[in-house]
Amino acid sequence: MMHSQIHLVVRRLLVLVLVLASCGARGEITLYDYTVVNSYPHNTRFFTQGLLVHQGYLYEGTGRYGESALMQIRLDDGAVLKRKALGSRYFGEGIAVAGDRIFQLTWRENMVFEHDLATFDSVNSHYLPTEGWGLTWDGEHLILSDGSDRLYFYDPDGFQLVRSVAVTIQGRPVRFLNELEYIDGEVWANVWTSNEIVRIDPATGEVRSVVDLRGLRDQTTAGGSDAVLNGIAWDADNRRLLVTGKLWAHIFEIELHERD
Ligand SMILES: [Ca+2]
Repeated sequence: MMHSQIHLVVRRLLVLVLVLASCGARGEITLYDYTVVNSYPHNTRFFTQGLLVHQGYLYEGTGRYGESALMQIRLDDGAVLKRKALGSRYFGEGIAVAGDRIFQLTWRENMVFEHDLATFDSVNSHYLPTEGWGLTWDGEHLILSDGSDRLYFYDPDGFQLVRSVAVTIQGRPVRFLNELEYIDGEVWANVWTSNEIVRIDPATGEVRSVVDLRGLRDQTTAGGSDAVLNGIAWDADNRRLLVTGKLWAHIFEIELHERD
């Protein structure tokens, strides 16, 4: 499918979401708007594919062949404290911390890297049968997206698939699930090329609410094309929500409020 066609499909889906929500249909979707409460610098060369906060530090996984890396970053000034480059044949994707390990997906290389969180030393690697897009951790399983409408749940020990679930909004599939974040029992997902984050019940795959981030892209600059919204990080210790986009100059801390 051409990129423009994909974009059109996504737009139609989200327009549908808004229409259905405004109609107060059964299985009503709650919509959230945002307020920017803080912003932090982000390197406009970083093609953000994975973002998380762990014990006060930001971790980012970036994509693109020859530029893909895993990084530990100081949020306040964007300083890269630790960096591990992936081989040039790997396109890095989502990241997740599970215990003392940090996992990193690759896009189409069927490879999952398992690094030591403290040193970034390679611990293991695993075969991935699908594409790799987003990754997060719910305390028991690694939750993975592959650009389709499914979420996959993997046991981190040996990276064994436990189950998968189809993601729907009012009965319709939500495709192009991208960067993920597990927040208070829900899986939040970027939807590729859209300005919305969907909030998914991981048991049923149902989207119960949508965060509308229209206009956020206009509050930063970007280091190239493909600079779409991507990257959700939940600072659980401080209950702060951070979002960014590929090649964006900022990471935004936002607060959400339910639309009337
Ligand atoms: Ca994330």
